[in-house]
Amino acid sequence: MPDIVSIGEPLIQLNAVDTGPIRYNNYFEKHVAGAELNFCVGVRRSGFSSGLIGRVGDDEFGLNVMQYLAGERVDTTQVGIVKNSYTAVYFIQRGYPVPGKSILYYYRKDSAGSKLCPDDVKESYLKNARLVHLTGITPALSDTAREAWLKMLDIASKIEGWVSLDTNIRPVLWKEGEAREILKPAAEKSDILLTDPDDMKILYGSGDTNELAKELLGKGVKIVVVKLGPEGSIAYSKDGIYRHSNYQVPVVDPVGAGDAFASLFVSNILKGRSIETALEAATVAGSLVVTRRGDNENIPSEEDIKSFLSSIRGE
Ligand code: KDG
Repeated sequence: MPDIVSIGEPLIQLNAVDTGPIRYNNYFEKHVAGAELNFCVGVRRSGFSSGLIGRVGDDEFGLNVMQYLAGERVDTTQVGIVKNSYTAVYFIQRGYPVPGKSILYYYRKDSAGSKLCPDDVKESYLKNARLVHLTGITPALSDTAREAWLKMLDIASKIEGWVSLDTNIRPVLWKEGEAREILKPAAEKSDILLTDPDDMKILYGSGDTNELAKELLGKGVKIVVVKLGPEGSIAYSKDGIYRHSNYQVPVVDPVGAGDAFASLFVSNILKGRSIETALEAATVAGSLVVTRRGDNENIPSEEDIKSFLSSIRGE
């Protein structure tokens, strides 16, 4: 069984080759993506075995996802292929109207991925996991996907391994107030919580990271990491507060940076490294991912992180 398991919807990303309003773009580059899939690829690059629980359609894109995951050596035994259903896609508009930012347009309603259900989550697959990773995207996909996600959280909370949660709130996928109702209790059950000030506002009505982190640590969360976008990141544990600023890199598409960051942060912590080291590796991963289209191709290996850091330090 894999060291690290996640649950979520694999998607095909169609990323505009040029910047600007999508209606003027004629060329799109295809990538295999999805926040939890990106995470599974990231922790693999870091040396852990990983597995994804999810569903794809019995279409060309579904085959594309399965082949890609196999190529990345992410376990696909728990990825179901749904007959007469389709694999979700989304388009990315880059650099417009805000340069350096991207906008996502989903085509995923009633997709195969949203048909996830509790039977897809098997205790036997999770019981020896060293870490179960959840995001706030999967419970927003459908009622049955939410039940599956809650079952996964319940099993993960009982096993020895850790639980990480990346709040990852996609407001277009949620009904008013529901994200808060589902994700707030889940955050308190996690060992590592990854979030950002926008999500904190939705969940807690406030973006005061210091206060909220203190409250969450008091409730048993071991590490709270807040991704601050261009301002870097900050992590809180009972031993202290740690900050890391971003590296200056050319931004082609910021989508996927958070997943790369999460995967390297978590894998470094699982390796017993310090929070400072984990933040550094995570920041390198996030920085490299934004320099190209596609979410996970540029997630670095340990060797690549060392090369990046040596070059930054002028060694
Ligand atoms: O974090 C990157 C993801 O947002 C992207 O791959 C698409 O999973 C996705 C989603 O649901 O937004």
